[in-house]
Amino acid sequence: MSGRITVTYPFRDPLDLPRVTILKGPLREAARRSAALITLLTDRVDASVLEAGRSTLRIVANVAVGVDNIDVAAATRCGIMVSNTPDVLTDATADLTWALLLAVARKIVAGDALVRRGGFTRWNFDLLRGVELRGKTLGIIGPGRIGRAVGRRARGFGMIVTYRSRSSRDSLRAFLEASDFISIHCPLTPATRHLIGAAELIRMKPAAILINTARGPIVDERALIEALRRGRIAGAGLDVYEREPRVPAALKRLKNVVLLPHIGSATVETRRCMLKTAVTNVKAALRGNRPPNLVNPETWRPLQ
Ligand code: 8YV
Repeated sequence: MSGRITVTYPFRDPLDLPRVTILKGPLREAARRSAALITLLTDRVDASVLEAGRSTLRIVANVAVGVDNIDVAAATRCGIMVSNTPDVLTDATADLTWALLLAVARKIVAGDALVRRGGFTRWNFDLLRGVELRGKTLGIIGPGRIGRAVGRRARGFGMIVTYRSRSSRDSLRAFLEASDFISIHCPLTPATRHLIGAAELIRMKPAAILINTARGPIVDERALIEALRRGRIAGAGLDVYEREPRVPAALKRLKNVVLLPHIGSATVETRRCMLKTAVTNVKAALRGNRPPNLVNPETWRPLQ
């Protein structure tokens, strides 16, 4: 295994790799001088970075399952491999989706705030009434690994689960009309950007709750704020935003939303496994083997 490996973040866990450099300065310069880059979703690996690495860089190993921060087409053009970290974060992300769903349905955050500000002065029969899950329909957009893990958990709550891939917008609207809870689990691509906009939100039940732990731009945030403000849907649980880390003030003012700072896969165990997966991909690439989580298989060729 030869060549410099650059990581864009000073990871806490040991990396088990030789010659690791922590990024200082522009990513483009690192790409020019490295055989491998280990990146995060906050690193924009665009065509200019990849062009700069054309003669040195063999792999960009993203420590995430989503690769929307990387111009994969440009990487393929430059013959640079891209890898991700699927599977290891499925359960953590599905669990967090449920934490959000339950928090919105049962007003957990409002209850906690009320107790802390001394508002629990006597028991009240009508206090913080939420909605029941049993018998309700959970519509899952994106029947991939995470979507199906969310669906499996729904069985324990006695919910009816339906799945939708990102097919035609017309059939998506019919699906939305029938769902009490909608949870998004598709990747962000040009086809899924603003998949949920004003026209889709209007089709949802007024009692519907929308959960997004996938990527912010899949939902038109402005339309969502409007729908929540006007009571067109009942609530939302969000872990992701259109322009992270910016969260619109209008969204923060709303009482019927629960907001998290993109922590879907943030468990000690999963973070370790994500890093280990990225390292495995880098090692394979630099040894001339095929990385197990190669996103653009067209680029793979054994080292001469
Ligand atoms: C990560 C994620 O927290 O894997 C993804 O696509 O969004 C999250 O699991 C994040 O990407 C870390 O870089």
